[in-house]
Amino acid sequence: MSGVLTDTRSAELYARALELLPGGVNSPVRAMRAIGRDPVFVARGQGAELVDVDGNSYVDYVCSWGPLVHGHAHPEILSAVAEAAQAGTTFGAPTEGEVELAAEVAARMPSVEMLRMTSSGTEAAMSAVRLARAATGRETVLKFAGAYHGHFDGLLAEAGSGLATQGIPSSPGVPAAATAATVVVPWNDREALHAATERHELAAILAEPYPANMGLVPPEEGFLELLRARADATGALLVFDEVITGFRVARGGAQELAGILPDLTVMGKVIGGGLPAAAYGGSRALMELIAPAGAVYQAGTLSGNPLAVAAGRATLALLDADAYARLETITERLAAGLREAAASTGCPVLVTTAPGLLTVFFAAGPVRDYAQASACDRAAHAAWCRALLARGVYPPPSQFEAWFPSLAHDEAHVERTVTAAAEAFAEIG
Ligand code: KE4
Repeated sequence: MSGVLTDTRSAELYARALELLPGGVNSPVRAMRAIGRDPVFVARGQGAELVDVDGNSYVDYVCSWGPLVHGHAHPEILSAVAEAAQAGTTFGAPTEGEVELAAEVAARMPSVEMLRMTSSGTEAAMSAVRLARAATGRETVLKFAGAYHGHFDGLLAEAGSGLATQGIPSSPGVPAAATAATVVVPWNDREALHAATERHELAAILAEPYPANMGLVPPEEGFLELLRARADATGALLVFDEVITGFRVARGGAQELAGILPDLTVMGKVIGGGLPAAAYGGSRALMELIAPAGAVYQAGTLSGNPLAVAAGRATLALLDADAYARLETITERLAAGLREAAASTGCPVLVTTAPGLLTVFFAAGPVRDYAQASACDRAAHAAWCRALLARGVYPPPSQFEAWFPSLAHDEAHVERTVTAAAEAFAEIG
């Protein structure tokens, strides 16, 4: 049972969708399988709220998995897109908007002098890895267990047996050869990182600086500094995947917040303001290795398309210092309310936060890596999410995702959410 009213229309659409789309969806997490229920079909979004096809309304904490830092259908973003569309939707030729967006990104992200746009975070991460391999003449890439960088074959890898050995494919269809040059180590594991960077000649150390695809598991004190130090010590490039954190946790992303400069940065989500756009960037010396300036090939029909660029520019233009202060405040208010709601019912949860991000782990102890995130009580998390949906709150339907509060979420939304959360904790208790 989803929503407060009925779910008849969602059910009808889902039945049809299952005939036409794998799992009835165009991206797996939307199917809500991790929380044991059928998906909600959305009719429209406005600000912090979604309305489904049966008329049920929800306070939304998915917000399209991160792009909508200003919430749904922000008037200034909509009008920027509408205005751009009047001039045409795509040209396959350079436009002024792409130059202006690139200038804005370079002005914000401390390590980015030059960037290339793509249409998805997967493409951007894949291209950053190719560039790192070309720049270093090395092949092996280190990633962290539980981190997600899109569905590029080489990064769909999980840890092989033992520590710091070659990755093994985490999906059928990914050839062993594709992950043979991928090393997977546990997040926040200093010893494993050191051993892997000693044992392998790495092209890149690739990390989400604040991992949010195992749930939000912040780096422990000094860990990001260690990534930078090990990259410098071994000649590997440090690549920060800021598809989620970029322009969300701070004006200059996690690299600004942590004061650690990577060699390459992968960006997405907020940069497109809700339309398909992503990018990778770094120093001019590195980026001019990319075709046609250099020999490293990468391309894309709709890369930097005018509509996504218009949405991205309008989104960034609204992200001033006051916006980041408000986003941090609303995130912390929500986290405090959720902690209190859980404590009031004796439900053991850990709530992790970063500005504009949070995760409610159903765990009694610390969650410092993917193994501990995986050990959470996922059945309880699923039951809690179902109870939230029944009370008009739309949480990310997986223990391994983050909540994405936006600048459209206000005190009333937080209160509504905390009340529903307390009732949901009591219901599953
Ligand atoms: P896309 O190819 O989905 O645009 O971006 C891939 C990606 C890369 N890097 C990070 C850190 C990411 O989080 C993502 C995609 N994020 C997921 C949610 N955690 C997108 C939601 C989905 O797959 O439907």
